[in-house]
Amino acid sequence: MADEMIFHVKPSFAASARVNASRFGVMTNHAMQNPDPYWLEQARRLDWFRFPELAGNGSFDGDVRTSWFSDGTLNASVNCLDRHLAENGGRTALIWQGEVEDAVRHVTFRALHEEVCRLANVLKGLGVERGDRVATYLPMVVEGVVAMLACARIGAVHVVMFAGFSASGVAGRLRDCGAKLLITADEGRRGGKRIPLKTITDQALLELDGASGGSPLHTVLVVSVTGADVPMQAGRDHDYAALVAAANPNCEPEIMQAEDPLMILYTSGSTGAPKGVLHTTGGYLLWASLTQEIVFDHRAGDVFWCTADLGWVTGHSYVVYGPLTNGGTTFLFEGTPSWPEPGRWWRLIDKHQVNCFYTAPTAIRALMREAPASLSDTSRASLRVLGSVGEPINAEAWLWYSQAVGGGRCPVVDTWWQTETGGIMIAPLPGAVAQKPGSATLPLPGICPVLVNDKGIPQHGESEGHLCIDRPWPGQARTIWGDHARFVQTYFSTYPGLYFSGDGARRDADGYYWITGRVDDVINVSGHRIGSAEVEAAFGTHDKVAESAVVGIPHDVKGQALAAFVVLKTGGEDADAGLEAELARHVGQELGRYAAPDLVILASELPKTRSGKIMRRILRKIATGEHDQLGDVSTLADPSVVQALVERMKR
Ligand code: 6R9
Repeated sequence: MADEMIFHVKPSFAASARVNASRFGVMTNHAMQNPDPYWLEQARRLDWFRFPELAGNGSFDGDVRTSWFSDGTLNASVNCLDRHLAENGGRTALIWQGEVEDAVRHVTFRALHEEVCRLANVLKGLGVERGDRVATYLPMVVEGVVAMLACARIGAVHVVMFAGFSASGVAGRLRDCGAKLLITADEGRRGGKRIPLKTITDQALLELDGASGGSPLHTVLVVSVTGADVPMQAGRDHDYAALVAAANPNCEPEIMQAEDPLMILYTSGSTGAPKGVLHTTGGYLLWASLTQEIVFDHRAGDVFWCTADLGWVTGHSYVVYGPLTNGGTTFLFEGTPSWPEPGRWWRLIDKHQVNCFYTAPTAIRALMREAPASLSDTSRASLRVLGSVGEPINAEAWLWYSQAVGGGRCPVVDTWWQTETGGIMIAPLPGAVAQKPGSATLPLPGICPVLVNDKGIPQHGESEGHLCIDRPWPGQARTIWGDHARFVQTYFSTYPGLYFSGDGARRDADGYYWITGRVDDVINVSGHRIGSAEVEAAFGTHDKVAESAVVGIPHDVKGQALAAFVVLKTGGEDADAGLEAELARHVGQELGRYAAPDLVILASELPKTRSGKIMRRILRKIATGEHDQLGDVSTLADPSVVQALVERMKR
């Protein structure tokens, strides 16, 4: 039984750990009993222009207006860069490894500071002001980090977009956040191929202009990544490198209120278009910094490799803000895990002497399939801590990660959190908490998970339910950009007074949490959150589609895959050969390849309740072939629809 398997903290690890079991107990009690003094003590880890006297304010009731450290002032870029200059300016802040083996850059804190200041001055010169939104659409290059910190320096709000998004995806996000300026690249590299980012950008901007009749976006900076010759629109597009080289290398940081916005990050929910989750400066930065240090047992100078793309929250908190505030060396890899060969990641760990490695179960499972051959000729001896994030990790993958990759020496921290939580919420502190494979274990000090049953009643002791959080914490999202009502509705209306995560979980007799996955219509494919509504909307833009329903089905490597039931306007199931593949491609073009369904099933009708609600539970069973376990179909308007679909699947 996975439940019974337990990996105790090694005394040798605990002896020098940042947080050992007794300290963990003290922190947890202090945070529960005296929250304000506890959080103000934690706030001392940051550099403030004015240290706050106020800790948390507000609750999860009513209008949910929460604030943290609201009388304090600081700047996030100062905390990532300037604070290290006097003593460690020559230390490597960032190692960039290109897809090409010999393409490597070591950037010191001093050099990163200078480049950030130059870009900050460029942005100011182009009319970007405090509070303005600046978007990026970049591959994994140094400029992606520089752009985030340059925004923070001048008080602009960064909106980082994943380079896998389509033109429509980019246009939608730019429209929603009202960005004035966009930073992109000529092309990105991915697994030996090129992604034409500037071309996609041009399409996105055409769409944006067409739709809104003029958007505030007036400037595009283009980073030359591959050196491709790309069309530049006079007056709008500028060469990034030329402007940065000519700019002043000194830029005074803006003095920001703790509650000034730092970033907007789009994420998928169960309904509607992706929402712009807004994080503010002080609380978010504190949470990224504190969690990175205590969960990964981080030391200044450690080489920290979080494999997430900068376009996801994990990239924000654990490629940029966590490691850099803590004086770590963050490692940025341009390439994909198994290109040009499956052992690439393990060789890079040896080459760059990585101390902490943080990735997603989907990657672990994919790499496990290539082992043991891919691990040979690598020692991974520099590793001290291994981390997992993004989806539940199965015990088999956990054990392989711990034993084969970590050689049994490294604690594995399975970290549960979300875009909305800003940073890690439930995870074993490696010097304090014994690990059980597959469990995210215990909440961090100050975090109060609650499991709520169907009727909204909080459960105690061993139990299962919907995972909610009681009590505000500094790193939580403050609102959804431009739609506070949606924020309150999405997270705080299901169980009044509690933040509802959208996940289900079980708590065992030791109080350990086991995340069971989403309980809403969000599907987690390879650790990427995809809303079924978004994919259905994308199908809807195809001229042959009348209606669709998208569900998640189990997948060995990706965790979940998308299965789509599509009803054609002609109503017929026997459409042209290859239409299923064409429909999947269409969704890929609309949203980005990561969201293209694995399975498209043409249907003449969808199973619906009498009130017209699609019964996804039944579709999930049909897609996975569990035809004999469809459960109660009596509430369906027309139960024969189900039989027709089952027949269809058998063909
Ligand atoms: C950080 C991140 C959040 C969703 C979350 C949950 C799933 C994340 C997990 C996990 C089980 C873990 N999730 N970590 N499930 N165990 N350790 O991934 O943010 O992209 O917003 O996704 O990911 O379902 O609700 P985000």
